[in-house]
Amino acid sequence: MTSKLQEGILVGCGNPLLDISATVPMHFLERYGMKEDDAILAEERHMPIYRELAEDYQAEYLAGGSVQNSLRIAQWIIGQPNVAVFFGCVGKDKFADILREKARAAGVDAHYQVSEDTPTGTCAVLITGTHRSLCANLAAANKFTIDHLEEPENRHRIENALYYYISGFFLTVNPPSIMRVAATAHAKQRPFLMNLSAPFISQYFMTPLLDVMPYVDIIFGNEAEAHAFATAQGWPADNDLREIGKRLVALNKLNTGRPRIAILTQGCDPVLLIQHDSVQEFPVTRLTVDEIVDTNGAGDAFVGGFLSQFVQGKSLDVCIRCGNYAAGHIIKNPGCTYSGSPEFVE
Ligand code: 26A
Repeated sequence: MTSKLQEGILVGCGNPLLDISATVPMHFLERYGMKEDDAILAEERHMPIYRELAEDYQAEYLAGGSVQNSLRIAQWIIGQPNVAVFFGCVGKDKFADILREKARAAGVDAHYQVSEDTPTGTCAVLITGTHRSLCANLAAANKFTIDHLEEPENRHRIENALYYYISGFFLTVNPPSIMRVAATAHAKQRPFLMNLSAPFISQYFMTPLLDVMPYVDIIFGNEAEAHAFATAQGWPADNDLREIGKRLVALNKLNTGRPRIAILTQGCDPVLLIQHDSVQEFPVTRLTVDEIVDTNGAGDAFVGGFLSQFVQGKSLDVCIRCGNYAAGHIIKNPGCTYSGSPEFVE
C-alpha cells in the first residue's frame, strides 16, 4: 500500500458466523440431504450436524461469515487496520469472543450488535475433496435489527464510508437495514456492492433482492448463483453466463450515470467482467489437487481482494486480478484464512 487510507471507508453488513469445518464422506452429505458446493440455511433436521462434526470428525473452528471473511481478506491485503467496518449480530458467548478477536487481529473494525439470549451463529462446512457444502445456523446473526445502524456512532460510520458491501445472504436477515445502507450510498453517490451469495437467495428471496437491485453498482456471483437468478427470473434456460451477465447489468438502476457492473466467477475458469454489452475475461491460475486445502471462502476472498484495490481507486482490471490472487491464496489454506504476507503485485 502506498498512501494512508481514511479509516472506515468501507462498510459491510453480514452474518458473523463461526465455521465448524471438517472433511466428511459423501454419505454424510447424503444423510442430511445436502449437495456439494451448496450453501443452505439449517433446518431442524440439520441441527445434529454441528455436534457430529465436533465429536466424530475432529472439526476445526474458524472465523467465517461471508462478508466478514471478505473484509478480513481485504484488510490483510491493505495492511492498514480499520479501513473496513463490519456490522452483524452475535451472542454473548465464547464463539463471539473468538470472532471478535479474529476480526481485531485481521484489522477489521467490527461493531457487533449483541443478542442476550441467542448463541452466536455457526456454519457447518462439509469438505468433500475439492468441494465444500455450507449449512448455516444463523442463531444470533438472525437477530440483527436496524436499531443497531441507528445508534448515533454507527449512523456516523455509515455516513462517513465511501464504499458499501453487503451479501445476498443478509437478505435472509434484515432487508430494511440493507435498504437503509443502499439509500445512503445512493444519496451520497457512493458505490454499493452486493453478492448473489447462494442459489437459494434467488430462489427464495427474489423479492427483497429485486428491491435492492436498483441500488447495486457492482454485483458479484458465481456461475451456479447466476444461473439460479436467471431461472428465478424466467430467463431462457439455455442462457450462457455472458448473456446472464448482460441481463443482470441491464436490470433497472437508479443511478443511471454509473451503469451496473457484473463480475461472475466460475471456479478455475476465467472471471467474467460484464459492462454494458462488453464481456472481458480474466484468467485464473489453476491449482493442482495437492495445492488445494479447501475451497471454503474462495468466493469471499475473491471479493476481499477486489475490495482491497477498489477502495484504493484502482482499475477494475487490478481489482479482479487481486481477487483472483486472494482466492488462490485462501484455497491453499484452511477455511477463509491466510498465511504470511500478501504477495499481490499490481
Ligand atoms: C445466510 N447464510 C446461509 C449465510 C452463510 C454464510 N455467511 C452468511 N450467511 N452460509 C455460509 N456462510 C459463510 O460463507 C463462508 C464461505 O463462503 C460461511 O460462514 C463461510 O465462512
